[in-house]
Amino acid sequence: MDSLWTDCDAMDDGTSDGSCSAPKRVFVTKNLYDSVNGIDRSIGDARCNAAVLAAGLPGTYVAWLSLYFAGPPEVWVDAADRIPEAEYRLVDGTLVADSKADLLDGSLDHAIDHDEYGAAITVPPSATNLVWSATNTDGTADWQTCTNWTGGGTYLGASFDTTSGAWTLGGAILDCSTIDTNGGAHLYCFQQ
Ligand SMILES: [Ca+2]
Repeated sequence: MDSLWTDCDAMDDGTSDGSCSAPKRVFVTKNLYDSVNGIDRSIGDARCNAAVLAAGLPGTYVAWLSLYFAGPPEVWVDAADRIPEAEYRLVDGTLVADSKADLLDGSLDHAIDHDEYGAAITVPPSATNLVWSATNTDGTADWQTCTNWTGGGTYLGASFDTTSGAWTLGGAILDCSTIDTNGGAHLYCFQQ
């Protein structure tokens, strides 16, 4: 399976001509975190990279988090713009999406339900299937971002245990402080 992650661009025809690129890893964190992921989402990114370091995974990761900040000035950041064009796979190699477009078409090839160790998360012991996201199925930002990821406010729930668009936005309006009090939610982490 190791060869799966190597640079197929050089392997397929001996030259790095952009004809092929290695897949990127995506996982849902084993741990739960509160809604304070940072207005620039740097706290969320740091949480992903701490998980990656602990698990011994290669690469740098970003948290799947969008932002709407009422301002002024008003700021929108789409999670889709934070990840590269790539084929995405779970840590164990299971295909999630052939491309960014496939990731964002409302249906995953496989749920992002394995953590940074490659283990399936079950509920319990994770206690919740909720994931911080604030991102629409097409990868754009929703306006409810737990008060700009500073805590409190609301967001539309996302669940890791589905291949439907609810993996990133589920529809139910949830109170972020209540989730924090109950132990928090997971993060999706995407390799850069
Ligand atoms: Ca798809």
